[in-house]
Formats: sequence, structure tokens, C-alpha cells
Amino acid sequence: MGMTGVGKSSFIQLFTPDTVGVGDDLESFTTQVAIFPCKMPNSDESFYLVDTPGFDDSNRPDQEILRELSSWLTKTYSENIRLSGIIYLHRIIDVRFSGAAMRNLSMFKKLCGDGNLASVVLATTFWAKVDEKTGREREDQLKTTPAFWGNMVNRGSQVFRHDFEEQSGSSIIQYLLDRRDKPVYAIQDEMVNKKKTLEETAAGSEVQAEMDKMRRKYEQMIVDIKQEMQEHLKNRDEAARQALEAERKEREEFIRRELEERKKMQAQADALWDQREAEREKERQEHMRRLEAMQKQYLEMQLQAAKAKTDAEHQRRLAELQKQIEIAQVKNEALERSRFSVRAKSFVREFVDFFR
Ligand SMILES: Nc1nc2c(ncn2[C@@H]2O[C@H](COP(=O)(O)OP(=O)(O)O)[C@@H](O)[C@H]2O)c(=O)[nH]1
Ligand SMILES: [Mg+2]
Repeated sequence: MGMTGVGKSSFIQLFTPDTVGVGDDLESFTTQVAIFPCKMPNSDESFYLVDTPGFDDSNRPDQEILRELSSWLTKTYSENIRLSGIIYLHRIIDVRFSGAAMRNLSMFKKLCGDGNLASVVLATTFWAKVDEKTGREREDQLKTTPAFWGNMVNRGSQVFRHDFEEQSGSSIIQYLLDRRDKPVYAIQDEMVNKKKTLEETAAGSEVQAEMDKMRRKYEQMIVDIKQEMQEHLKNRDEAARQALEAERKEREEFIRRELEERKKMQAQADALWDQREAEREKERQEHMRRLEAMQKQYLEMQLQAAKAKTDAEHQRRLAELQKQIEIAQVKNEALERSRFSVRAKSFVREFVDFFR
């Protein structure tokens, strides 16, 4: 887990031949949890790594990210699949915690709870981009400040450095694989054992409180905007009035989405999962339609290109489309990977075999 750009996908890519989707072009692909079958380098030991979206996507409200994470964490738990641990990544080059970084960390803590923290690895990345002394000072600050990692370290969480190389990644994996206990994280206990709705959990109520604040702010803004619009109407300033009208619509759309999200959070684990599956299925179908349309367009352009071979602009557009199709195909794989049923079944089988 961790913010966008901390190196989650790069970490996973060290252990799997599958395309994880590292970096900008593919970044938006990690909008859902994705499971990767992995292998330890130089050994047959296999394990699964799970890529997750961070709470910092400006296009998706935090509630949606929380629904995705918690539906996955609770589904696995209720199917008796236990995680070995959670790895939380943070970039050592980041001088201070931004608002989004703090929110991310705080949500992470709420999801985990206070127990089982020895099965949580807190790792810093991007060591090549910082000098040793500065890095060490920042790492110390992370470890000793309770609001950062301090309180988790005190309860047993392990701090690692990951330098983008297989070696440091392997040490982290080995540490978690060697732990034979089966952690139960707060969100799993609250939703599966205690049958709370997502809204009633610690993580859920925190997200909801944040969103409430935001909604109240937006509601006040809409009142102000309406007043201002009246003034512009009086002064016959049509351009200014239209600009405000657009802003008002945007705020109202946020409030509408927020209320919709709020309703979705009033679900218990099973309903949350069904909701997720229905949303994902819709997304998969829409994506397939887009991909097919692009492929059709590509074929048509290729035909035209055969007729007009010299047209450089045409060639450029063809190449551009080809690239988009490639990206869309990787996304397709990503969408497949987020499907729980197929993967989880083979996962459970291997898991059972492992302990036999
Ligand atoms: N220098 C350096 N670059 C890294 C490291 N980890 C990731 N990157 C780069 O940072 C960018 C974002 O990494 P990515 O794995 O996609 O981050 P994610 O958003 O957490 O999945 C990519 O361009 C990576 O190549 C690291 O430890 N050091
Ligand atoms: Mg990623």
C-alpha cells in the first residue's frame, strides 16, 4: 500500500513476469486491487503480491478507494484466505508529509488497527535519490514521530529500506513469509466478525467525516455562488455569470456523488463485494467495447495507409493508435487480474496444498 508514485508496482514487478503497470502511462490502471502470482528469485518459493490504489486519486473519492480495499480485504478473510502481511511504502525523498500523504497513512492505520502490527512492513523507497545522512535523519523522524510511523513501530512494525533492487525487496518478502502467524486486520474483524457496515468501521467513519466536512464547505460555496450570480445578473455580466454557473454545477455534482457514495458505504461485507463485482463487470464490458472500437479504427486506417503510403501524418496517427491499443490491452489484463473468483480459486487450491 501507499501513495501513487512510491514504487508499489515497481516492487511487484521485481517478482513477476506479468505486466504490473509501472509509471505514468499505466498509472491509472491501479484503480483496483490486482493480484500477481510471484516467485522468489533463485528459489521455488511462490507467493502472491497484491497491488492497491492509494487514497490520493483526484478522480476518485476516498470512499471509492476504501470500498475497493475493504471489499477485497473482507472477501479474502471470509473465504479463509489470510495475508502474510502488508507492505506500506513511502518515498524517502519526500521532505514532509503532504495532506494527501497524511490522509493515506491515517487510513492505512485505521484499516490495520492496533493488533498484528508485527506483520506490517514500513519501507522507504527512492534511496538512490537522497544522500545517506539526509535519508537516515528522515528515516529516524519517521520511526520516532508517533503520528508518522512511531506508534506502529512501537507495536512491532518493521522498518526496511528498499532501493529499487531485487535484494532489498527479497528481504522484505522473506521477513513476511517467515512469519507464520495469520494476522487479522481491523477492517476484517469489524466487517466480517462483528458484521459492521463499512460506514460503521474506524476507516469508514474517518473517510465519512472528511467527506462531510468537504460537502458542508461545498454547500456553503453554492449559496455564495448563487448570491454572486444574482449580482452579475443585475449588472448584465453574462460571461461572469456563466463561469459561476459552471462552478455551481461542478460543486453540485460533487455533492451528488458524495451522497451516492455514502449510500454505498452503508453495506456489510457481502453486499459490498456484490456491489464491487457489479461495478467491475460494467467497467470490463465498457472497456472491451472501447478496445474493439479502437481495433476497428486501426484496421480502417491501415487500409487507407496502404492506399496513401507517403502520408506522414497518417502514419503518425496510426502509430499513436497502435500505442493506445497496446495500453488498452495491458489494462485489459489488469481488469482480469482484479477478478477475484478465478484467481482466488487457484489461490485457495495452492494455499491448501501448501499446508497439506
Ligand atoms: N529512483 C527510483 N525510482 C523509483 C523507485 N521506485 C519506483 N520508481 C519509479 O517511480 C515511478 C513510479 O513507480 P510505480 O512503481 O509506478 O509507483 P506506484 O504508483 O506506487 O505503483 C516509476 O517511474 C518508477 O520507475 C525507487 O526506489 N527509486
Ligand atoms: Mg502502481
